[in-house]
Amino acid sequence: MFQPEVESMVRAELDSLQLERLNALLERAYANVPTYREKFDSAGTRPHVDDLAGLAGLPFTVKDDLRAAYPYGMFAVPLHDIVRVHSSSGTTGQITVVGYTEGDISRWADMMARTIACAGGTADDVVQIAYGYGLFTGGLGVHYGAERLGATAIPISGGNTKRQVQVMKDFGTTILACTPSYAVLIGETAMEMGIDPHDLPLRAGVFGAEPWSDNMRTQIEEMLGITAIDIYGLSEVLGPGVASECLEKHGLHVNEDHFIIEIVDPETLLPVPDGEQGEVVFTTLTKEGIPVIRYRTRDISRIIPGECQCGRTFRRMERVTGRTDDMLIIRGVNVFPSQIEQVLAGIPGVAPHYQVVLSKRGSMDHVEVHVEVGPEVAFDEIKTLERLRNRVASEIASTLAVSLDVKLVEPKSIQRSEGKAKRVVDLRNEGSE
Ligand code: DLL
Repeated sequence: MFQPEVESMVRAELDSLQLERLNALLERAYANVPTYREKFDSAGTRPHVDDLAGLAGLPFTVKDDLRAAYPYGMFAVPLHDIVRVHSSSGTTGQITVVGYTEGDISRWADMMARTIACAGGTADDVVQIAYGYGLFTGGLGVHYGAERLGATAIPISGGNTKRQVQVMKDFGTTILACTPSYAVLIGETAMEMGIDPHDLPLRAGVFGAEPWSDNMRTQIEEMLGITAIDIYGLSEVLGPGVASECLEKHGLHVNEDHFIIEIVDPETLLPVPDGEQGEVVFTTLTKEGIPVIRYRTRDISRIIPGECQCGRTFRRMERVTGRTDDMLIIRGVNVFPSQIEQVLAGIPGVAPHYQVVLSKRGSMDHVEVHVEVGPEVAFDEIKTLERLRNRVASEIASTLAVSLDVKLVEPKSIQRSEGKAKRVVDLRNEGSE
């Protein structure tokens, strides 16, 4: 552990630390951020709680609050004290801006150092950071964490995949940091270059920023000969470093000295008991630049009850399978793209590259899953292909409880991503088929 005195705190101490920090945060946010003052005043709520359960009575914050305050309206300190800004990608609308004080950057570095240590990283590691650098939080977030840990950071950013492989080999990279879909592309590219990743010193990966499945983890681990752990975060709350799997790979430890996690029913917005699925809500306890109170992430997860074998006492959230806003409702059945991926990654002969294509047939929505066959499958053998297609379709139908049209496509025909993969292609506004 990077900070064992904190990461394995006894619960009662952690509770009182959270309560103290929460009340300080509420006071700060109320005093300095008009959005919060208005929210609390109109709800007739005081910015104070007597115990942690009181949090459930406070108003939520949503992405639209940040949008309405664009760019700096929700900062709780003057711009003079902000040393860095990042922003969200804006794929679901107008971008939002987040700001960090010097203290925020330092705490973020600690949390990211914990994350890399969670993957077994130490000061002896060489960390290749292939998340994008820039307004996206991935690159710089991991970078500061690697340096804080005392490891060697390679700030290569995303893209130029052949160079990634060459650098990995020449610089002796031991930990790779990128999106899971980019890890697959890096592995495939290495093989094409005649470099077997198993011959390299690479031993671990810290992958996140997009949903991925346990089967995909196994594929990546086998392809690269590494241990792959899931790391989670979002810019509105911090960036990477909010939660991370440890080597037990059974849920992601939330950095509870800095955040309170709640799981709420997305319809009623009431908290659900531990173990039940719902929308993840975070409250930041120590953020100075842009504190958030009960931020609705739209991510779906649950708290894993019980203690982890690793000795960390921070509660664990299950890997995020999707967001309420990328859930597809197909003939009444809720489907997340990552569930399709979980099925595909368990079938030999198909590559972990797929896209869910939505189109219109007449007035009806039509869903087709495009799946790439693996390089080992002869694409001209119609019988083999038909058998494979039937297997994919029937496994999807039995796992998801809805049958989908499946189209097998040639190797390399689905566009590769160097960052977050685009899994859903929506052609419904582009005319019918
Ligand atoms: O993606 C921060 C990050 C960078 C996390 C690098 C991990 C590694 P945003 O661009 O604001 O921030 O996107 C946040 O991405 O609400 C989730 O929907 C999704 N996401 C992030 N990590 C995971 C993960 C960064 N491990 C949004 N599994 C979040 C599933 C994830 N989804």
